[in-house]
Amino acid sequence: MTLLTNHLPTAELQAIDSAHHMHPFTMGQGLREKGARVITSAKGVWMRDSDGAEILDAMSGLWCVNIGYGRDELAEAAARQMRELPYYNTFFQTTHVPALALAQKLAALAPGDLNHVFYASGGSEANDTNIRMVRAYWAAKGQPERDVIIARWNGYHGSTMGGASLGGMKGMHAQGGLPIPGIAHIDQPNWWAEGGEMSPEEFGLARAQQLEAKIQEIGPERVGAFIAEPVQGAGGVIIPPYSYWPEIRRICDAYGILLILDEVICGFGRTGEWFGAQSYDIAPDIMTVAKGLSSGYAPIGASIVSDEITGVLDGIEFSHGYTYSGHPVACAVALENLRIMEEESVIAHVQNTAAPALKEAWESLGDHPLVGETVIKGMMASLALTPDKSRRAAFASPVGTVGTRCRERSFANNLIMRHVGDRMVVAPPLVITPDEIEILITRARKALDECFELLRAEDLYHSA
Ligand code: PXG
Repeated sequence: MTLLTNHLPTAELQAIDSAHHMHPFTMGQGLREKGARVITSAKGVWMRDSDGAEILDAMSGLWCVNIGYGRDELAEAAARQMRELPYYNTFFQTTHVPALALAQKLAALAPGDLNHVFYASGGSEANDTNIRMVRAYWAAKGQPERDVIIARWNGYHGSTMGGASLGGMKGMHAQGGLPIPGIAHIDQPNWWAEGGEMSPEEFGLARAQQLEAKIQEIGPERVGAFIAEPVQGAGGVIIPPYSYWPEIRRICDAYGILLILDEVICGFGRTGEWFGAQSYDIAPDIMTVAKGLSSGYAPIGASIVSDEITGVLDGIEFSHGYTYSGHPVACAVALENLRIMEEESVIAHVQNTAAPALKEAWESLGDHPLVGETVIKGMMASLALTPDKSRRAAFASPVGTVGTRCRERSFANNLIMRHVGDRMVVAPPLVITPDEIEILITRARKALDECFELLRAEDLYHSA
């Protein structure tokens, strides 16, 4: 058996990591000095590190471990599938049972006429599929000039060339010459930071109408699709005002533009329904899914596609696919994950127990002197750190200075709560209990208190 090195002292593990492992979105030098935290095992919402600390993971890994850690059934499903058929591809007019069974299941769960599944290994790959699929669709319909896809600033759609181009993270665009041609961006519906004097509803409408303005600027005959997350996740859990989505759907209909909903975070119960599409009553033409599809136990993503698009693509060969499109082990794990979600009524637990408890607890943080708005949709929540709630003020320090301190205090209190700029974010496993939510909030409040003290000690408690 391969030797795993869990038994080594933490410092040795960190030294090996530092010597050989390149981390995503990380400044190597800073990490090298500090040493990475080594996670060794996990169960439910709890993780353990190599020093034995018990950490409450309020981020579900990276927004993905929806059913919680340590479910043997998923390990069994993977082992069973590996023994029976560890790999085969779905090219060359071939299929296998895990791929077709999961496609059938996803078609049944997905709203409307989204009845067809194109597999990938994660969300970025699935979004790359979407770019090529949308362009192939319009070309097959005799409108190849409809190659522009509109997306949003501060949206996140992955880290591949296509995914990062769709995303609206300027820091990512700055590395590697992005975005690729044919991608345009409009502003996000972030009322707290950008809403000015408008009411949230007026602002939501105004931000949706930017889509119409952008279509007219580019030329309606050039625009193929609009892509967005129902609720922006990596952008800081930005929950759109209720006026936003109906107006977006109206505009897409008016111009005959495809709507791609990126459900990589929102899908599989995160917003309180199976999909964000259902939480906001939006009918998409394509949905991107990943993460919660397998609760992160195996890498898998997919594009779930409408009858109309599939019907058109049936007339051409869509020259696209990955070695691991429909990987049998990942499909088997996803199927088992969905079985557990259904049989254990995980979404009902969210609706009736976890989301109401988290909402009450999260909103109670609103009385803290550092906290501006607290927002929550289902099991994804954020709060704005501010030096002055009444003005929705930003800090004078560079964005993220305060958020980083708050995250550090959170980690020091064995709570995984993230920061995005100066917003704090949680998205715990959907199976979290009310008692665990209480621990989460006690630790979050302690982190806020300690952060507040730090800001005063460092003279950072000032508005811009
Ligand atoms: N779409 C959305 C909405 C996502 O959140 C992706 C696509 C890409 O999926 P893959 O599986 O290729 O990573 C994501 C991923 C963060 C963070 O810091 C968020 C993601 C990934 C890594 C970090 O919040 N989301």
